[in-house]
Amino acid sequence: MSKTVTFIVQPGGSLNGSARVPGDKSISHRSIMLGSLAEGITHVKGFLQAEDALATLQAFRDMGVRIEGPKDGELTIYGVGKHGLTAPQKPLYLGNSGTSMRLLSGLLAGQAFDSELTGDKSLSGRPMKRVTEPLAEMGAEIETTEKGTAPLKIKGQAGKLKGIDYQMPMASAQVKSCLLLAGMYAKGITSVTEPAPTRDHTERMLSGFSYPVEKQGSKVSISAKGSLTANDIDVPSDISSAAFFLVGASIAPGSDIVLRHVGINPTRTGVIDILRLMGAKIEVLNERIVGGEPVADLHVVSSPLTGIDIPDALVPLAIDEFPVLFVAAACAQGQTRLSGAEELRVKESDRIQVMADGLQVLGIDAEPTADGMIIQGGPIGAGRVISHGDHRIAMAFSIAGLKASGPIEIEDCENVNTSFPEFVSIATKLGLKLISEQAS
Ligand code: SPQ
Repeated sequence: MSKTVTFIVQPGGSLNGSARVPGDKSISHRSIMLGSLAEGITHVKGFLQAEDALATLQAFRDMGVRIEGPKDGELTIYGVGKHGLTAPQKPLYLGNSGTSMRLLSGLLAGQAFDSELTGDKSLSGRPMKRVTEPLAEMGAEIETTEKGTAPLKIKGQAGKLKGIDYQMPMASAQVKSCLLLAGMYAKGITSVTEPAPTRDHTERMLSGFSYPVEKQGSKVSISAKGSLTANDIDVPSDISSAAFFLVGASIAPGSDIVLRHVGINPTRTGVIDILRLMGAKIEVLNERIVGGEPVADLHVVSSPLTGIDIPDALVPLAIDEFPVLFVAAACAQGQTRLSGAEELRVKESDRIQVMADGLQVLGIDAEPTADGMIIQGGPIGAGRVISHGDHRIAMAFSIAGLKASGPIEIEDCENVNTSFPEFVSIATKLGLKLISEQAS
């Protein structure tokens, strides 16, 4: 029987000290995928040992790739080359991980074998047509449920895919990456144009593995002409995990923290820009490039926040950080308004509705809109909120405890293990009064 986990956070306190949060989830997934398809041996350090990235790792083991580790974030991948994957014996189970499913659908569409991708309840409710439709234009054969959801039954079309020139209707790094991976197996050129910049880890890592990718403005192009050469990867800490403490230290008076070795790829730093617009004091120190990705130490001291209208251009650059940014908005003076973020409704949960519901329980005036939220800052009360199995919601409400008038209980927190298993230990070390209770 599966365990249910409840977080209980006692009110008040501040965050102090320094911490290194675990490896970037997006980069960890991609390190397994490209390391597996490379010729030669790839060593990875800083790999995120959490359920989502481990689901990707298991999928590649199931397709015949030898992978040693992970041990203390280190992995050795014995690449099988672009055409070396073998048919999995059973459906590939991808748990809660949208990135695994969407990127794999592109990669598997052009293989010489059939495959099936499955996931948990949340993943099985998330939209997959955004990948299966453009893949079908390329000649892929993928069956979904009537609703366009998983399981995905993929008929391998080796040698039959053709490149397309795709204008992506939404800003999605997963759709872009899916099509680039399919494009590695397609005749001609596959191009994807994005309506706004999204995380570019796939493009960067392909280049790091010496695979030709061309970028012209908002258009990225790839073809089947190329092979991947093994390349060691040093995964930076995940700015999406650091974000909880960027907000926590900003809202809790007396806080002063340093988060070490955080990835600050400009397609991911919207959270820093938004918090600074609200008045946060965040210093970016020791900027350096590690394995093709910019990395820095982030120094944050508490500072009063003011509500803002979040600029549209920053939305895709902070897309996973909105649950905790809503908490920052609840603690700010005045009104914060977010729009243009309808994508939040199709994440691990409907992050607009679920956050609005929880904030209202805590006494905050939070009005959900079709594509965002309007939040009036005010005192945070106590109460019991539900995370709906969404890791980022669970961690966001834990941070709200720093400013609450009484305890906050958060139900359904087991999925924090999908992206940040060390959350409770790092948060408590920094000063959050958080405990985790398990019941079967
Ligand atoms: O992998 P998953 O479940 O989709 O994870 C999330 C998250 O909050 O951890 C989204 F719910 O991150 C996505 C992100 O929102 C990871 C990602 C990637 O690695 O390419 C891209 C973003 O998704 P999208 O739909 O905007 O492409």
